[in-house]
Amino acid sequence: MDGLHSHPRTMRRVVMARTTAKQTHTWRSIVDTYTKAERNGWAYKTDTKTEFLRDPTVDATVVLRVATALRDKPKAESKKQEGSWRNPFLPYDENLWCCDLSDTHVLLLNKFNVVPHHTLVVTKEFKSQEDPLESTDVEALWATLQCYPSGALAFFNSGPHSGKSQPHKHVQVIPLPLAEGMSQLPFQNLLEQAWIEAANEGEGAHEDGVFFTAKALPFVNFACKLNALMSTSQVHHQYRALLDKTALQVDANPLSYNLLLTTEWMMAVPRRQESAGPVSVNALGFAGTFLLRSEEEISYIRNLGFLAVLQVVGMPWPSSNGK
Ligand code: B4P
Repeated sequence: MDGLHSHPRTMRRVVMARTTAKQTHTWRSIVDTYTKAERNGWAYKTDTKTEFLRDPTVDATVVLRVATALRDKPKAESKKQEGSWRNPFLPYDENLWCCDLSDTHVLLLNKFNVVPHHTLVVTKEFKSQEDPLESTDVEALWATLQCYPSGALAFFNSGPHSGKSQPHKHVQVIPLPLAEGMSQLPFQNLLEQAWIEAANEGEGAHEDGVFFTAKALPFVNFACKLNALMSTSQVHHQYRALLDKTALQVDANPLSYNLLLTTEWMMAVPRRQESAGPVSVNALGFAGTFLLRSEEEISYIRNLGFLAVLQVVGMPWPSSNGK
């Protein structure tokens, strides 16, 4: 997200929201809960080594997090089949509670984190992960996104092929940058270029709210610009428009898609598969970061390339032949 502000071709104004007391309180609650959870073994941090993988065709470098220890963590689906599954968010583990975000949502620390301060915006009552985000969901996640002092990325995995494992509605939030020293998200320049082109083609100047698609990426995506001063209802309205576009691409019910957003843009990606070979991909793949659990997975993504992996689990543009 920093990239949109620092890129020399960027013509948009810098829109910064002031940090409010509520945001400061939310951030402190995340840090305190994380510190206590780490100290007491209430959450599990997966040690990873960070590697980078570049694709010169799109001039993008993604972040590989190699986490071999995750091999032993049972996936929720297999636990469900074994009959031992229970909803981890109802009731939630009180040690992981950061704060109440509203009457309808709590903020929980992710129990199985790869990066520190990874949180989950969770509905207090059971709602399905396959239901669209409501304005109360957007209100809670928009407030959470804005409390991270260095910026954050929210993501939502919805539908059977989206990489989700828990059926109770939750949006996840991780801090930025994705890796130390990274000044912007891996596909940031591609998104920005697509936005500038879309804005130039349309009547409006470079206004937030212009919809665009990054055609340089080989998977179907729909995006729009946001800014930190937008209201919840504006963001929700933009989300519904992206969801409608996404639904037109997928002949399946329930719809599988990933949603990614920062305070500066939002992108929806329709999904057709959960994995490419041994590599399972959730929304973070489309943000340009992959969690890899074995040498087999590392070899697979290095040999095939991350764009091909994303095209397999996403959907190719109609004109391409990457079926
Ligand atoms: P889902 O949407 O259902 O699934 P997911 O993100 O793919 O996570 P999954 O659980 O399948 O984990 P995975 O091995 O792929 O989200 C469920 C969320 O609830 C997860 O964040 C899970 O950890 C969390 N959770 C489960 N039980 C909980 C409990 N009792 N209390 C609180 N939270 C609970 O990946 C493992 C983790 O690494 C995930 O958190 C994932 O988001 C994260 N990750 C994956 N790729 C990453 C990357 N490149 N960089 C940083 N983190 C990454």
